[in-house]
Amino acid sequence: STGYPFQEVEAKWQAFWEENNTFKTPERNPEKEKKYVLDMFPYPSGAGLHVGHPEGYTASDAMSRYWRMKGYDVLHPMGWDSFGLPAEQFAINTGAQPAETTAKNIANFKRQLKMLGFSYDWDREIATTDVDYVKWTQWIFLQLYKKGLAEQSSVSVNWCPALGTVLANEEVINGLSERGDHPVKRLPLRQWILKITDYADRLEAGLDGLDWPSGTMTSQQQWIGKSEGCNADFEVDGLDGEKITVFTTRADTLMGVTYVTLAPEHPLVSAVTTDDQRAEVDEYVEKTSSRSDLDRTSAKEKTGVFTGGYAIHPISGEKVPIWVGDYVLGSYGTGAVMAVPAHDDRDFEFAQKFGLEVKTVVKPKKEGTEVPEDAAFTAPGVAVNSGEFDGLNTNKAKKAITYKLKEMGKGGPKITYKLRDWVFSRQRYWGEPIPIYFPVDFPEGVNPEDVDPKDEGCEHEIRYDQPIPVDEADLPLELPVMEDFRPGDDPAGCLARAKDWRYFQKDGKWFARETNTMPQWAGSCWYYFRYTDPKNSEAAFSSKADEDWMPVDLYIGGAEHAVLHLLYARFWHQVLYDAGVTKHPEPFQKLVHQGMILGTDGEKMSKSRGNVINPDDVVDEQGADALRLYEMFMGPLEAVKPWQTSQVAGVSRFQTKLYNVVKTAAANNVEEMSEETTKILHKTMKKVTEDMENMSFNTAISAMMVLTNHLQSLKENVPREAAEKLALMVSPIAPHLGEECWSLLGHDDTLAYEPWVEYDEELCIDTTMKMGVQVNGKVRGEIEIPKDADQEKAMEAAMKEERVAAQVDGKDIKKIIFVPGRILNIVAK
Ligand code: ANZ
Repeated sequence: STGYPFQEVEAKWQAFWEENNTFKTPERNPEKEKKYVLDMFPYPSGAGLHVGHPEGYTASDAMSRYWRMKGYDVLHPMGWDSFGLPAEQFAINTGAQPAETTAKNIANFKRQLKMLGFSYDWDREIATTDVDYVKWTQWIFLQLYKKGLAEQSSVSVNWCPALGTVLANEEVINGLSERGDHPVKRLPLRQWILKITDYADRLEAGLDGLDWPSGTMTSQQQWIGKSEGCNADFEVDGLDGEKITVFTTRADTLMGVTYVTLAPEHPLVSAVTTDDQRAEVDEYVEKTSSRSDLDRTSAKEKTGVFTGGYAIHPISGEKVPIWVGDYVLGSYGTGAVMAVPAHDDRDFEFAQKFGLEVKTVVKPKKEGTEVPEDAAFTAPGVAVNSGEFDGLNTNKAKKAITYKLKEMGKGGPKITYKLRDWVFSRQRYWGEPIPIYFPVDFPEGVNPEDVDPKDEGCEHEIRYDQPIPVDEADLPLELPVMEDFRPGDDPAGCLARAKDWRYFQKDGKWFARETNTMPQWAGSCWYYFRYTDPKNSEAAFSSKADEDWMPVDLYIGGAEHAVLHLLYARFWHQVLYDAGVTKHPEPFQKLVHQGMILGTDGEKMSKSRGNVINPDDVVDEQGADALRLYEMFMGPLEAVKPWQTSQVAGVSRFQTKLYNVVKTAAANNVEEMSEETTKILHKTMKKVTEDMENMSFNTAISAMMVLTNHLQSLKENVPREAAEKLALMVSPIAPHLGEECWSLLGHDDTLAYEPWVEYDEELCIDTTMKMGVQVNGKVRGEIEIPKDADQEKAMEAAMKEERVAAQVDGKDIKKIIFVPGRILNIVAK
């Protein structure tokens, strides 16, 4: 046997595919079905590809190649998520312009992806930073704006001084930025927000019918946080017409309310506070204003203060004290709760601390069990001390009390969501400019013709309350080139320093552009659409392209995007659906997350641990197919698994063996195939086909290894047909090897569009079976016999088994128990 010249072979086939445009996306053939196979596109970071990238990319490539061979029209594109903090930080660190470093990083990523032989249609390559692309991202923003889904708001935001930007709630973990672990403060700032909450219900409902990992579905559901309950109105004693509305999921406990708690930012706090209590309340509100929601909800000790005011219970008419406490969040529900310390843990703690009344209104269903004294009883039960509702079980009481409130005009059923609106502006340079501008006002008597707001000291006011959308015909609005684009402490963002860009005159009037940019998520919200029609200059994509290719049939990427990217993208998609731009209600039909590849030490790969495997090195030493085969062989695609360099050598040997087996077949041209080989071949074709359908690549490779070993055992008599099928089967995962083998067997075109192998079910049926053999009740061996073998045949085979024969040797066989198809037991004394 000879070595496999992977370097030559891989270079040759990559050149062939490129020259022949092998993977150009076909014009859709209405007679055929289509598959749109999408990878989560990478951030072209300065570090280049790591071995985690090729895992998902090989899986999607294998499926694309498999589906082409199965006769589908396939769209399999690639591009770059090239805006955003990492790209900008890299430019800052290297003292270059982001546009330059981004271009360089893209070139390097592209070289690496090409070196791995992925069957992308590179004519459809896009980068989110391309002006052609930015134009349409801005266009979509304008559609959101025109529908009232993008608006300005002074919101308490997560301001990260170290990064010089505002972060989305999703980007803050335990009070630190998701990227870089920098401290994050809460501040009120003018921001652009996207009203994703308007779509909460749709985003929840749309999950139904998607073929997604259940964990990801659950994460999205929890993030949306649909909560079904009831609103109840408490009038404020002494304040005519003012009422505190609370949201509760336990309307059944209404008769157990002993106080009401407002969030410190609730608009009625000041009005309900008495003069006696004002100083204390003001101090408390001030002190809690800088705490994040997470701090507030996870605090060990409850804090709060009495306002001096009272609320009137909507049913009993009793007066209950109004407190302020920061365990109540201003941004959830109505920012106020009816406190039921007997049945809610947080209310119980709060009541214990401040000596407030506890009133039991739910008892356990089981006779004789009492509610605990030292804790809240939170389980369902039966209503007590609740007047007309006594005796109702929790569910019935919820309904009855909710209905009663509704009847009284003091509340009723209510659905609340945890989802918050999406803070969409960033103060950084490397993002899409938001296509909005504002009029500029000057002091009374100043003629705008005579002044220039760019001048130092020129007094003027930007009228943020009068936003004007950029004319669609004027898109794209490009970023200005800036020498110094580092973030600063001006919350208007670093673009505020690009004065020539920011201020402009039209019809004798001055205007100022919005200086916030879009977050990195913007570009990844719709890139899958653009791939369907990447060069369109009239529209983001045509309706024909949408009809031809959408939705994405298979989307592969990391589980870290379970909530953020996948929720934002679904939101934009649903907005575009409502606008009639797409006919498909959801973008990603099937979603698969590849499992993380860990270092050999079982730890996450990282520079600081020094356990990073560089795909360039692996390809240099073993070849692209070896890397592809290995990453698919490591284990199930979704599993987390450690890198094992020795196993790369193992698949590399398989590769060489397969190559030599095919070479032998090509040289000897053996037509004949034994019954045994025929059966093994058909069983392998069946197994590999089923495994490809299930994306179970590791077991497909195992099956091909078994077949290859069998063919190798035939020495010079490798049947040509078996070699051909093997070349076809291996090609989705190891395409260079597949092509080379195909060509060795005398074909002079690519196998990329050869029909996938077909097997004969009849030939896959096992006619023999394995059976355990016991001697005196202990298993001593295993025999392989025809399924319909009788006792005599089974005994004959058993006596050929050394260990069985040894146990019986010199003894008398007293009894043979033979259960056909199950077991052979020999009793010997
Ligand atoms: C009275 C009550 C009695 C409650 C009881 C629970 C148990 P989810 O499921 O998360 O929606 N709540 C409402 N708004 C709040 C806010 N802004 N900040 C903090 N807590 C708030 O939870 C809804 C429950 O959380 C509501 O039901 C309310 O407390 C509280 F035995 O009302 B409950």
